Order: sequence, then structure tokens, then C-alpha cells
Amino acid sequence: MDLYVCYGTLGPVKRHPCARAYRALTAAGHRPNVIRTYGCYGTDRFFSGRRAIRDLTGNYKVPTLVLDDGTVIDESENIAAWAARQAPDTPVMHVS
Ligand SMILES: N[C@@H](CCC(=O)N[C@@H](CS)C(=O)NCC(=O)O)C(=O)O
Repeated sequence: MDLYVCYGTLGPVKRHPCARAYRALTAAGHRPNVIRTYGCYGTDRFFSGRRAIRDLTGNYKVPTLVLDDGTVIDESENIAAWAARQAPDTPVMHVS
């Protein structure tokens, strides 16, 4: 899966949406490819990565998660919710 972010994933999760999405994914055991799109501060349209995000979501904002099957999940809260639901390391218990 590809996680499109601004300049990175650092900073406090309460204030940085890209950090929020990344930490939620990794905390749940996902290992996304992190793709930097740069931009921000009114310059998004000048960056090809941001234009690609606009084509996917209709807006320039990141984080945006693209799953291996092409599903697009926009908004850090939606990504965090998906991560919590889809933890890859959840053991499956068989009871017979
Ligand atoms: N509500 C969004 C906010 C996302 C957001 O503001 N992202 C910043 C980067 S950390 C951004 O893309 N800013 C560019 C802009 O506002 O045009 C979310 O939680 O995902």
C-alpha cells in the first residue's frame, strides 16, 4: 500500500495529519510505502505528487492511502479507522 504524505511523517499526531495516518497504520502492523508529495502553504498545485492526489481524490490534501487493489482512502481519520479494522497481524483462532 502507498501512503502519500506532505514532507514526512514526523511530529505530534494531534497536529500533523500525515503523522496521524502513518502511526495508525504502523501501530496496527501495516508497512506502507511512504511517498512524499511536498507542497503545502498554498503551493500544492506546483507539485506533481499533489496534482496526482487531486486526480485521485478531488482535493490536494494528504495523507491519502492507496491500497494494493487501488482503493483510495482519504483523510487521516478515515485511514486510522481503516488501519484499526484491517490489522494484518491479527491472529485467526480456529475452534473445533
Ligand atoms: N482533514 C485532513 C487535513 C489534511 C491536511 O491538512 N494535510 C496537509 C498536510 S499535513 C495538507 O495537505 N495541506 C495542504 C493544503 O491544505 O492545501 C486530514 O486529517 O487528513
